Amino acid sequence: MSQCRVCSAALEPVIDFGRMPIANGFLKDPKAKEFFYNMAVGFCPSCLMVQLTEAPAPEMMFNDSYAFFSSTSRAMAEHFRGNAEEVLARTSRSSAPFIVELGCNDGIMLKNLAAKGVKHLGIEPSSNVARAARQNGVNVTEKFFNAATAQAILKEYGPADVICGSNVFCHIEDINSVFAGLAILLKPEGYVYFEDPYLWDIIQKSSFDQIYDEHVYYFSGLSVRNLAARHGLELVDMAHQEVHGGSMRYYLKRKGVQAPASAVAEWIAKEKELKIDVIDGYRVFKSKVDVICRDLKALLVDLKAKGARVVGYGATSKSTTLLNYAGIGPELIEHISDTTPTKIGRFTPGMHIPVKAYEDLVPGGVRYVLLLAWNHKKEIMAKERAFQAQGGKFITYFPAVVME
Ligand code: DWN
Ligand code: ZN
Repeated sequence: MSQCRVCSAALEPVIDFGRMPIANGFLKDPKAKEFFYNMAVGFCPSCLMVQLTEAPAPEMMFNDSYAFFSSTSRAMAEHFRGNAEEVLARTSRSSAPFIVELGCNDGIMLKNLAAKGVKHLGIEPSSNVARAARQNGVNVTEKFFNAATAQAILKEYGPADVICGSNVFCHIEDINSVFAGLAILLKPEGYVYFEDPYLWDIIQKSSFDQIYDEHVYYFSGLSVRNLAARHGLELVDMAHQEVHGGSMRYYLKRKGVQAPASAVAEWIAKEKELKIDVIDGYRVFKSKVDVICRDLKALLVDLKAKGARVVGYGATSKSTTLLNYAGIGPELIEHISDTTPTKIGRFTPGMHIPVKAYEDLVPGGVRYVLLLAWNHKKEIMAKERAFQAQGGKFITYFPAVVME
């Protein structure tokens, strides 16, 4: 029985996916030896945190060949420009605010502040994406954020008005150390915001592909409120985001600085309605996941039997879970198209489907595209109108398998 990383209580099992490879571990050589771990999720009945029971070492995932560059989506670039504007608006009354971003990736958010001469610091352990951030004019330090890093930043730069992270907090296994660091580095009146895939959306849509090695935690208002309280912080607001298949932005302040906005109680009520505060709320999740995998594989097998050719769109981290758990390989998906140079020419983790450049998306005769980057559906559908106009079909699978 594994223990909760936040409060040490014994975890209750939610779902076990069995052996999984590193989600972003795209292979140059499909015959190369791959690392596998057991991917399972547990629920803490005490602090209500949902989490992986076993997580590979961070260096296995975030290193000089980290495959994901945030700026591959135009919609996301726009989303993060909006985040930067919000930070500027909220700090407009502080003189010379200092903004710290954890996991700044290629600088998709901070470059907007850097361009305006705002004092900032990006903390990014993956050196290849950190390099890209520097090229975007961002001040970056290549580190993992924790209490010790926070002390060092405090000494060198002073306290922060805003500390933020998007799709980062849920990646950090030692989350208590991150929160201890926030408490060290934050100004008395400063605020923290972070956004991550929202547990409520995952359960609601059965979007189990959000579960993979990099996502150690699946946050909710309930679990974040408990976690913050352990470190003298308070959850003061929540704002739902459409990005990444349904995310939640959490706002924290030092305890007692600001009364929580009504959104906190409202979202927590919705979470309780979905029963994500009790193990019973997770009982039907696994059966729904298995139905999706069964239906998707059956559809692909059927298309193959009819001689149809199918390609994938977007070699996402999420698709590593979907493809490996459902058992979908190159015999069903010819290749996956992706715009990321570090993925093109490689093979997907575990299932070894070739990743090809965007130009090869729909070679003659391909009428079916499995939309693995389903979270970017709006942007992709808008771009690919011609494919649909010519009779092409996209296959999506949350909350159920459909062709459109
Ligand atoms: O949390 C995380 C999120 C934010 O990003 C990380 N752990 C890793 C990563 O997850 P992901 O790989 O599932 O993210 P995306 O944004 O769903 O990946 C989209 C993929 O699709 C990228 O490889 C780029 C590609 N793509 C494309 O080829 N054409 C994306 C779009 C929008 C396109 O038009
Ligand atoms: Zn716990």
